[in-house]
This record gives sequence, structure tokens and C-alpha cells, in this order.
Amino acid sequence: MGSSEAEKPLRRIAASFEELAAVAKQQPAGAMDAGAFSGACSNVSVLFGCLGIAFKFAEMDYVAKVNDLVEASKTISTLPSMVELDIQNDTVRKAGSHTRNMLRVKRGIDMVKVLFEQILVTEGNSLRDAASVAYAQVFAPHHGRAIRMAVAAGMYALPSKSQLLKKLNEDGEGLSKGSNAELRQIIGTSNPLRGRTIYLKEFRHRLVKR
Ligand code: 1PW
Repeated sequence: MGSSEAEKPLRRIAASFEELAAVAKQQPAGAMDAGAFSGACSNVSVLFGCLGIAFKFAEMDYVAKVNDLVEASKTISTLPSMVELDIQNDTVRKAGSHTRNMLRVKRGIDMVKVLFEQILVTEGNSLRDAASVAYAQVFAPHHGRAIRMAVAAGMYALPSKSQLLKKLNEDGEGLSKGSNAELRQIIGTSNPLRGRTIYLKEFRHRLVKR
């Protein structure tokens, strides 16, 4: 990794998802490499860390779950085999299981994708509308009322778009052409990832059958 990528987290995230898309292409359908996946997801942690004190809990939750996947990937090589093991042990829904953590982390990635799409289409410097849409689409249907209320309150303490970009070492003056390209790259390259995580839907069907 070049030093410019280390200093520019958006670039590092875009690059890691591009690598992940390339890894996914080489593998049989669905057999996503667990190490490559969790490595790319851990690069995203820095974004959750930029959301301000109100989302500290969200950051800790995401980081803990990604770390669990990073550790698990040292002994279990693909995501489907992690799910398969949890199915065998009847721990798919158990708090802290790899499969459950994987689903939460996947939602985190989905939310970041929608957030960036929304940052590009919403007017002005506020992050609140973009973040509210992303949360409403991805997490809200899975959260109870208390968490939804806490997140809604936290939205008022978000940094502005330009503050967020500044924290990410991008042009703090707004959406510069440079970071715009990075955002588009992240949005684009997370698509192959979504296709490859289709097995998560499969295991939900298997659960329904039980
Ligand atoms: C700039 C974007 C701003 C939007 C912020 C979105 C934050 C979304 C994540 C909030 C998660 C914190 C609340 C914790 C929820 C937990 O109940 C749940 N985790 C998730 C990711 O849903 C816990 O899962 P678990 O440990 O019971 O498997």
C-alpha cells in the first residue's frame, strides 16, 4: 500500500473493495474469501470513527464485529463455510456468532454505500439528510424504537459534509472532484460484493424452513 493511500482513507477503502471484487471474480459463486472480506470491512471502520461522539457506540459495535470476522478468517477460509458451521451448531442467530456479526457488518457496508450515494445527490453541506436516508433504508427496519430514537438524536451531532471530508484528509471545501471520484469508486466497487453475499439470503430461507 502506498503512503498516499494510508493518508487518504477513502482511497484505501476504494482500493480494498476493488481488490475484493477481483478476488470475488476468481472464486466459485458465493465462496467469498473471509480474510479479504474482513480486511476490506476493517478499512471502513475509520468512516464510522468520523461520525462524532453520538455514534461512538455504532463505531464500537462495528469494529468489534469486524474484529470477530478478522479473527475467525484465520481458521475458516470462506464466508459460506462460516455460515455453514453456524448452521451445524445452530448458532446462526446467537448473539456474537460469526454469521450474525457478518450480517451486521454487511449492513454497515450497505449503509456506507447508500450514504455516499446520498452525499452526492443531496444539496448543501449537511450530512443529516444523507445519513437519515441511509439509516432508514438499511438499519431502521431491523432496529427497535429505542435505538431508532437514539440514532435520530445522534443525527443532529453529525459533522457537516466538508468536516467529514476534512477528517478523511480530502478537500475540506466540499465535494471536490478528487474525492467525488473516490466516492463513485466505492459506490461502484461495492456492487460485486453485494452480489457475492447472496448466500446470506439463502441462509435466511433455510432458517424460515426450520
Ligand atoms: C453517517 C452515517 C450516520 C448513520 C449512523 C448509522 C448508525 C447505524 C448503526 C447503529 C448501530 C448502533 C446501535 C446498535 C445496534 C445493535 O442493537 C445491533 N447492531 C447493529 C449493527 O445493528 C447489535 O447487534 P447484535 O450484537 O445484537 O448482533
